[in-house]
Amino acid sequence: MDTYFDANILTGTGLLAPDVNHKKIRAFLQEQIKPVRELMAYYQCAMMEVETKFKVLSQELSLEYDRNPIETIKTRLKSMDSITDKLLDRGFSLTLENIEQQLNDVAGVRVICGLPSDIYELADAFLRQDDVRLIMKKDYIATPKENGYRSLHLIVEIPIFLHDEKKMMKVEVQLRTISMDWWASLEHKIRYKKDIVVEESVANELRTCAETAAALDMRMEQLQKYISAKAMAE
Ligand code: 0O2
Repeated sequence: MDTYFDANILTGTGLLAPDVNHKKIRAFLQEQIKPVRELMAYYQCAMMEVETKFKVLSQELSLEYDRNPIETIKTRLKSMDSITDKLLDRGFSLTLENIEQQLNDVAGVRVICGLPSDIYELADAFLRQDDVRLIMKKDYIATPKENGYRSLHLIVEIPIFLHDEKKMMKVEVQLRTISMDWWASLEHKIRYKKDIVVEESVANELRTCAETAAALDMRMEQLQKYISAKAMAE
């Protein structure tokens, strides 16, 4: 956090005078970053709310189907460095208003499912909840990105209840299968966001890996359907 404050911020406050003790400087800086800390805490709460909602759904659906549709839930709060980069790249200055209005993914929840159908079932159940407001849906499973990336993205707004107010916060939910997550995690490490141009053959190879993973997902889904139909019949 300290990196966002250079000594110039102290000019004019009198805090640069040699006789000012460290406690005063620290108190001043704490005061400056308090609103940012507060906002990040609100995002953290919203992220926890969404995580809990998926945990509840997982519990309920696993009782119904005798199989847990969720493998893992991961949460992440965007770092201040990433927030700053994203805002500046898009031509916005770093203000609290811009963080809230221009960024959809400060709070992120990633739900890793077993099968592709689990993704849509969970997303529908989540979006049916009356305190969840869908702002944007990006279905990169129905329409994968050019590089092969697949996931269902939901930008939602949910309320968090503070001691004296209700605040609506945005959360990005990414739903993927294990194989989509495996591909995206590796691609993220290998290539995503690296300012390098790779040969077309390399890009094609990455896309082919994504397609192979998607084909395996479909085969596993068919196997699961066949076996559960057989179990029902017996
Ligand atoms: P990071 O490092 O994962 O946080 P929007 O959020 O709607 O204003 P944006 O960010 O272009 O606009 O949305 P998009 O394309 O839906 O991407 C959001 C997030 O999805 C990314 O966040 C990644 O986490 C993931 N993602 C999207 N495309 C790719 C991809 O091609 N490969 C991989 N591995 N992940 C992808 P960030 O902030 O870009 O990155």
